[in-house]
Amino acid sequence: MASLLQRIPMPKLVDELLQGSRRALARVLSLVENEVPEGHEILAALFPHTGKAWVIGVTGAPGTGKSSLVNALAKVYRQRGKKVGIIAVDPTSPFSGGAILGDRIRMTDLQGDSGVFIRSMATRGSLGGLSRTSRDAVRVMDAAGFEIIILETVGAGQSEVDVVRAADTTLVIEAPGLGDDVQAIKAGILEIADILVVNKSDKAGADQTVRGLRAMLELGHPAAREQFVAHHGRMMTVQAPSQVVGDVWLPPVLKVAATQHEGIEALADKIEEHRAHLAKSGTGESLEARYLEMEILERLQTAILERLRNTIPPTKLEETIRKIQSRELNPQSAVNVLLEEFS
Ligand SMILES: Nc1nc2c(ncn2[C@@H]2O[C@H](COP(=O)(O)OP(=O)(O)O)[C@@H](O)[C@H]2O)c(=O)[nH]1
Ligand SMILES: [Mg+2]
Repeated sequence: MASLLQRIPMPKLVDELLQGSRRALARVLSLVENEVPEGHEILAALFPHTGKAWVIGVTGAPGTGKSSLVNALAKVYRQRGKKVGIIAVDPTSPFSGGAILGDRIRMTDLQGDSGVFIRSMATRGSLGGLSRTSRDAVRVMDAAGFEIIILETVGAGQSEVDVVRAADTTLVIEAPGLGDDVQAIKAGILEIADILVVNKSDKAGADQTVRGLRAMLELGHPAAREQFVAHHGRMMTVQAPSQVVGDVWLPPVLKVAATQHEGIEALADKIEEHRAHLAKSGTGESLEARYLEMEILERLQTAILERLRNTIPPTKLEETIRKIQSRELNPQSAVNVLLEEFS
């Protein structure tokens, strides 16, 4: 890291990034990813320049075609004159290994285009760290003038949910023939979807997957449940590709074929529709406020824990553990004692 900083002084690095230097962008992303103090300073300098990009989260099981879809979607946005930043996050791997290598191959179409910047990130330490650094990477690209930022993340469960919290519009990708669809889409994942995308529609079984997802949406989505209540307590089916009920956006199900570049224009249009909905209803702003609250609490938690750890001498911790092992003390009382000493 030191060598990176020696080559370009920090204020210059910030200026260069703001002026669109790819070299500066790459360096800042490295600093941010490594969570070095210089990275925090640069982020602070860049923050006033953020908040302009539209962030699209792309998530779903491995092999559903996320990277292929990101490639196709980025091309559409390029045709529409937008600069596109791509961050591929792999919470399942501590290495920039297989999945990310695959991403690169899937995105070769975009190579050599100065309006596109691709960055891969893998788990360095904790998953919490990854959601934090990917959010920061989004901000860096935002400040660098990328108008559309696509955040691809693989995996399932909480890690994925945490990462896509940085997104304004979240796409959940499904594909036919990957086993039981109802199993593949977990309730938590369904709830984070703004748009459900059935990819590989050139393959058999796509319509069945679409029907399965629509059925799940009707039953399970909180927005859909609200809609049932709103209509005389009578069950209504969600048949239109998308419906807005009051301020509630019901996630549409779209069929695409990423490698065939089919349905991608319509997908980009739908993303814009969602963007317009968030702006018009004001939900975008309240959503951002909620995510910022979560982010601040998370950062606070990390900071307080770190401070606390620094005040507890290692011998004290060892002694406490011994006392718990010998049943003189229980874990919660031990925590209370440590907290009392801290404050
Ligand atoms: N037939 C078909 N194959 C696709 C489509 N999209 C992606 N694939 C293939 O599915 C495999 C996994 O794609 P990839 O984009 O790496 O998926 P990811 O793991 O979700 O990022 C690759 O072999 C792709 O060529 C599609 O629309 N139709
Ligand atoms: Mg991928």
